[in-house]
This record gives sequence, structure tokens and C-alpha cells, in this order.
Amino acid sequence: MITVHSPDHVLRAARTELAGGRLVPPFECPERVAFVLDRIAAVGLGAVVTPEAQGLDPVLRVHDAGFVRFLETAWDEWVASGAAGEAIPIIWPARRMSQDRIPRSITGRLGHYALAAETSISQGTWAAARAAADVAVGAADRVLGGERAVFGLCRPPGHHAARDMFGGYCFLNNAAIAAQRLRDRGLSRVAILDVDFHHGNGTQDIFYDRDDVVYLSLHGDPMDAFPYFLGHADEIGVGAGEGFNANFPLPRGTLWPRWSAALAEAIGRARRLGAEVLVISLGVDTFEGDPISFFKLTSDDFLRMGEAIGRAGLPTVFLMEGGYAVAEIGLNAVNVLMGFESV
Ligand code: OKP
Ligand code: ZN
Repeated sequence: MITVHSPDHVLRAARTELAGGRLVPPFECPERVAFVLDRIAAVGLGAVVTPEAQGLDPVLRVHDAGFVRFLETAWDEWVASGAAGEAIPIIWPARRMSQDRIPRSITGRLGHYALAAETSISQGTWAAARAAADVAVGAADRVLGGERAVFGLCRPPGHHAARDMFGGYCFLNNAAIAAQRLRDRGLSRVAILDVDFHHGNGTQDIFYDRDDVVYLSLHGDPMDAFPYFLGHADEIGVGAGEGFNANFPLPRGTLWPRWSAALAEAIGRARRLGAEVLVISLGVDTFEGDPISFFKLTSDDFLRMGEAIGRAGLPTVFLMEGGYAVAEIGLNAVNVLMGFESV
């Protein structure tokens, strides 16, 4: 399997994440990709190629132009405002506050465009986010060109990024950008299957009223897990999109038997709805050793996960999302790809 990878991911190297009332080194760090590349080389998965630069057109197909402009300029404005640390939002347009007037101040705009406070914007964040979008498009284009499956080693991840919001370590929604690319280049129905531990609120939001991109997600129950405010089983889509969104919230301690039963249901749904291609939001933070999640999948379970996805028999774009047990992320992510290839 070909891997698409951009060395520019290292430009996202924030020093701070707000966690437990402290500023700590981010869980979502550049070393994650280094471990995945090491494992790809060790098992001889296949060639690693650099993506073509796409410009912003594929990004603007799913994201708000004002939001994109904000991401582009936020770091420079933050520095110009005299702040010493990284850019972290401190206030939101919460209930009964105006949602439609976008403040002039960088602090006000951070609150307008953020959905969470753990994710700081740092120097280089925008360049890395753009490179991850190029990776997603490069992977989608190779599947359009006839590859059975391609791995886009995206970093930073994307599935929490909504049309006009960043957070949860995500800035641009790589999976949504890839799915839209597949639609724009001729496929009629795309299914995004999100196996990351966290619900992909951003992806769900982007496609919620559409029947041409199905969103299916297995994740920690939002009553107990980030992003807390989306990802319930009764969120089924709206308007033309009704019936084209399916959430499988699962409890603390979930093991392979329960997780894989939900996976089988999700894949069955994708097939019945007529999906022609799969985009997999491949987070491996479902691993038993993950420091911020609460499922209990083993490294061998990731092989079985890949086999189950392979048995769907559809062209597949794998895109990296989460996974924070850094020493095991290569083994776990590449196990999914090897399981897929074994089918
Ligand atoms: C991104 B992705 C840790 C709290 C975690 C953010 C989680 C973002 C996960 N102190 N909050 O879905 O893997
Ligand atoms: Zn996650």
C-alpha cells in the first residue's frame, strides 16, 4: 500500500496543551508520525510519497472562507497583540450571547472559531494543517486513479474540525476534504467510517444534511468522553441527510467483541446505503494503552479491524487521526493496513 506523507507536519510542534489545569507538552506531537514511518519501513508496507500542493480550493469546498483566513493569520495577529505564550481561547459565544457578530480582537476571534481550549495555535500550525489537507487529497486522488487503498499519514488530525471551528487537536478536516474530493471527481456516494476513539463532531457537522456523504462513527460515549456535546446514537442526520449519519457510542472498557459488532453494523450500513468508496478516519486511540482514552483494543485487534474493513470490498482511503500511545502507534496503525491487505 502506498503511503502519502508530508514532512511539513513537523511545523505543527506546539509547546503547550491545556490539560488538567496545567499547560503540558501536547499529546498530539510530531514523534507520532516518526513512529508510523518507522513501522511502514520495518514491514515494507510500500512506497512513501510526498503529495502535490493543492492550494486552498479543496479546503474551501468544506470550510468557511472566514475561518480559513482566520487560521492563516491567527498566529501573526496573536504575536502582534503582545502575547507571550501560544494562542489559547479563553471565552466563547455561549448560550444567549451573539453568535453572528465576529469580533475584531484576536482573543474574540479565537473564541468565535474554537470549539475547545486544549488546542493552542502555534507558529507553523497553519502550514502543517495545509500540508495534511494536501496529504488527504493526494491519497484520495490515488484511489481515484485506481489504487485499491492508499494511506494518507495526515498530521495534525482533522475529524473534530467543523466547517468553521478548530479544536481537539484539529484545524482542517482532512477526511471531509478527501470525501468531497472523491465526490467532485465523479463518485456519487462516499462513506466516512470513523474508528478513532473520539466522535468526529466536525465531520458529522459538515455532512449532516447531505445524503451523498455518509458518516459512521464508533466512539467513546460522549456522556463520558470528548467532544462531550455531539456523538449520540439519536443523531441520524437532517433533511436529505436523514438516515445518512450513524453513531455507535460505546462504554468505558469496551473490548474487541463489542467493538467489532458495532463495526460490522457500521460497514453493513455503508454497503446498504450504496457507498462506492470508504474514507477511514483511522485513529488508534482505541488501544488499551492510550493515555487519554478508555477502550481496551489490543495490537492484534487492529489486524482484525483491517481485515473487517478489507472484507467490505470497497476502494479505501485511510487517513490518520488520533493515537497517543506514541511508542505503539506505528504497530497499531500499520496493523490495520496489513490486516486490510491480507484480505
Ligand atoms: C483528538 B482525536 C486530554 C483531553 C483530551 C482532546 C482530545 C482530542 C482528541 N487531557 N481532549 O480525536 O484523537
Ligand atoms: Zn481521537
